[in-house]
Amino acid sequence: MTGAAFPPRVFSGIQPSGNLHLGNYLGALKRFAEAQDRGVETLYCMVDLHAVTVWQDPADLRRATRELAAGFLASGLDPARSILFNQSQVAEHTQLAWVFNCVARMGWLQRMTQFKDKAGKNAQNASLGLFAYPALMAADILAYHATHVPVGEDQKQHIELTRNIAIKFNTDFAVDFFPVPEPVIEGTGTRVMSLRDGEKKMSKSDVSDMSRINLTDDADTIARKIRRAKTDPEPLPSEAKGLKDRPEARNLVNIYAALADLSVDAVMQEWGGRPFSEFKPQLADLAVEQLGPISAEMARLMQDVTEIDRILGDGADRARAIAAPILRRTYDIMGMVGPREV
Ligand code: AQP
Repeated sequence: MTGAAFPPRVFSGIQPSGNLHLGNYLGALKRFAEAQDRGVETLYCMVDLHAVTVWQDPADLRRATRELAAGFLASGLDPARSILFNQSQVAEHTQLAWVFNCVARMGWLQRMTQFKDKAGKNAQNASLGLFAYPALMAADILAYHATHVPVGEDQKQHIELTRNIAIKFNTDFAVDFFPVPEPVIEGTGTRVMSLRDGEKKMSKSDVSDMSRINLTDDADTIARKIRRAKTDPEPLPSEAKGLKDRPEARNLVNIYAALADLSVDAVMQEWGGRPFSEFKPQLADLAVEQLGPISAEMARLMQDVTEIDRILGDGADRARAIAAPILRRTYDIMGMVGPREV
């Protein structure tokens, strides 16, 4: 049960919880477009049902969903080559999630560090949905028999849980029905850290806007955030190992490497021994050069939300055409009585 028999299919998602940032771009969006451009079948989803595991204002959610769709399109996702859709429009996600709620074990979910981080000290007051989040994520992926999931480093544990759910389902019912998907966590942009704290990941929900570069930030804001990014007083080291105990310096170098498509070693060769006062303006230029066209295109697309909704509606129809027979077959394997078309 290795998934080897399944044709390659890529699935990933992003929560429309606002403040789409550089980490989401480098860790996810940019790599989503690369997978599409390699010609693999790709499905990408605005995971609004995940977003509502914590409170979302309805008007904000509506806007953030469309803005995220604009972010996908502006980052190079082509709705003719990738299936782009909104999770809540494809009911099979929640239907399969219920099945996986019954496959996953309480102990597995209790080990999820994201739940612990997001629930904080008051876990008893967290929503049941926040706890069950990884089972829904497994359903997102396995409803399409996806084999590869490009994500940032922070999602590794959830993909591991998806793999365990697929294996347990296959074992419990003595089938080789679900593939065991592979996380695709590659490159220097898979863990972009906060600009204020090199030990904390850049995140949509950080209260400090200075901690992240939003995809909607203008050139001046990007330059100001990079100029004020926390660093140490030392010049840049000439080898990557010199970054080991310097989290803020490491983060800026990683961002530079990811934006410039260079290795960290190549960046060190160019910048070793030089001060941050020289490095930061170059980094800012690079970020503005790459993000400027994306933010301009997002703003343009947001002027026609009817077109965004049309793209998402079309994507949902195409997604459902794949997920519906997989769900029916899942029910059939489990002994649920219903129409058998597959
Ligand atoms: N800092 C990051 N560096 C690299 N990749 C990242 N991703 C998120 N943050 C970073 C990747 O972006 C994709 C979408 O993430 P998500 O919105 O579904 O959830 P998240 O990981 O919880 O993102 P945030 O920004 O941290 O949101 P909040 O603050 O709401 O929790 C995923 O592939 C993720 O790995």
